[in-house]
Amino acid sequence: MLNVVIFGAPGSGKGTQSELIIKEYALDHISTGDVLRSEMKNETELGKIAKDYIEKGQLVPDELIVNMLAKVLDSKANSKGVIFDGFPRTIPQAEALKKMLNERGTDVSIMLNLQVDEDELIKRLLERGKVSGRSDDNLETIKSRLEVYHKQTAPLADFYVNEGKHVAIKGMGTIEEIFGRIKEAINAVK
Ligand code: B4P
Repeated sequence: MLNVVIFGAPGSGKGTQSELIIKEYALDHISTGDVLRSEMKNETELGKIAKDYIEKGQLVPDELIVNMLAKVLDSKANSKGVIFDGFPRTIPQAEALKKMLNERGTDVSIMLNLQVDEDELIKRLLERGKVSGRSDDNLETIKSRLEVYHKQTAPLADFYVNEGKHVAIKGMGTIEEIFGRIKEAINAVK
C-alpha cells in the first residue's frame, strides 16, 4: 500500500496537492478537515464540539480525531493506499496512526512536508476566505492557527525524520511546479 502523509502549515497547499495526488496514484483521500466540516454541516455531536475549536483556530482534541479517523480508515479497507491530509497534527495522533496502520499490516510510506513562507500562507488563506465561507479563514483565526501549528504540529516533522519517512517539499511556486516536486518524491518510494 502507498500511504502518504501530506503535512504543512495552514494554507501550505495540503488539500490542493492532495486532489492531484489522488488522481495520479488512484489513492483514497482522508482529510480530517473535510470530515470535520461535514460533521459541522450535519450538526452531529462531534460537529458541534469541533465547531468551537475550529472557530478559535485550535486543534480538535486528539481522542475525538483518532476515533473519527479509525472509523474512516475501516471504510477504506480495500484501498490501494491512502493520502492522509491534515492528519496527524500532533505526536499522539502520529503514534495512533502508526499503530492503526501496523495493525492493518501496513505503515506510512512517505511524509511530504510542504514549506511555505508565512506571508504567503496568510495571503492564500485570506484570498480563500473571500469565497470559501469557512469560519476559520479570517485574519484573527489564521493567526491562532499559525501559532498552534508552530507549537503543536511543526514538532511532528522530527517524528517522521526519525522514522526515515520525512521529505521536505518547496511549497512556493505554481500548483503544477509543486506537484512536479511531489511526484518525484513519491516515485522514489513507490
Ligand atoms: P484543514 O482543513 O486541514 O485546513 P488547512 O490546513 O487550512 O488547509 P489546507 O492546507 O488543506 O489548505 P490549502 O493550503 O490546500 O483544517 C481546518 C481545521 O480543522 C484546523 O485548523 C483544525 O481546527 C481542524 N482539524 C483538522 N484536522 C485536524 C486534526 N488532525 N487534529 C485536530 N484538529 C484538526 O489551501 C489554501 C488556499 O491556498 C486555497 O485557496 C488554495 O487554492 C490556495 N493555494 C494552494 N496552493 C497554492 C499555490 N501554489 N499558489 C497559490 N495559491 C495556492
